[in-house]
Amino acid sequence: MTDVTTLNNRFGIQDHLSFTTDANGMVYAQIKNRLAEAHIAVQGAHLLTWAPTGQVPVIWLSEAAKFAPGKSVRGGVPICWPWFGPHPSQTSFPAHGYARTVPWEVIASAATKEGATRISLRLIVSEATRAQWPHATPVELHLTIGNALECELITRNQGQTAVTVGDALHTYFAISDIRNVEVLGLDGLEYLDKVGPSTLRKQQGAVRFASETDRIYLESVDDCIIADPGLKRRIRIQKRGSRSSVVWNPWIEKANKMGDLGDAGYLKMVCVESTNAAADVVNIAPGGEHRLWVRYSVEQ
Ligand code: TA6
Repeated sequence: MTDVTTLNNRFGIQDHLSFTTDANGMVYAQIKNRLAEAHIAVQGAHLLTWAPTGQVPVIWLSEAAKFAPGKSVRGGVPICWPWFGPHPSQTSFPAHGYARTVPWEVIASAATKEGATRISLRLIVSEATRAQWPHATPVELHLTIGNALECELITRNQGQTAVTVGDALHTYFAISDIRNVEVLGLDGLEYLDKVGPSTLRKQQGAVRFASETDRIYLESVDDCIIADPGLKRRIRIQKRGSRSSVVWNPWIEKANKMGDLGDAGYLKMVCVESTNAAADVVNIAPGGEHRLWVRYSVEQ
């Protein structure tokens, strides 16, 4: 892991970007420009918080989140890669892949002419990652942090055979109260209801929440919107490179079992994830690439 001094010398940008570390040796990028603030854990290329100037945070981070090498962090934008959900055959492999718990490296940074901050990271391949994924598929995350947040996950296939990848930007959004928000943009779509035995259902109108909700929406290509009257805002979720979306809230019982969601934390978050999941996994030909792109913005 590169030390913080080297990172600041190579990638730090005055009035935009600096790097710090904690007692556990975790390294963080701190971004503060005139448009927004954000924090990123270099491990997992995990954006933890984002707040446009003048807004309360848009990306939610659990008050009980744990930060330790090799551990996933509850909240932010966890990267699920190179599979989504349980591994198709290896029960001992971590759910949602290993990308969010292994070291990444910073590869670029820049200030845009609009005043946003760009930072790019690449997953560090190791014996441990090859043991779970023997394919030559470098993966990068490119972030643009301004009054909108753009995230692009790029997977390239440098191998000789086609590779199937599942991935997701498993984003936790900060809301006033899960009981009062709606998720728009999914009306009429079929979805796999993962609460209980996986069941195919059809969405009627807006998605509302009154119990554990865990759904993979199929053929979901339009913008989603989180309508939050309590915070008098709408969060727009635009995406490319994904035809499936996941909506998740653990509700009370599952939240209490998780141990890192905080007291009543489930009330203050909703996951709307832009994914390549279920039948929407992507097959990347040799020499090809896949880009999963999202843009989050706030509308009054
Ligand atoms: O995306 C929804 C989901 O697959 C849920 O089933 C739940 O497991 C959630 O992800 C969180 O998973 P994690 O491994 O981060 O605890």
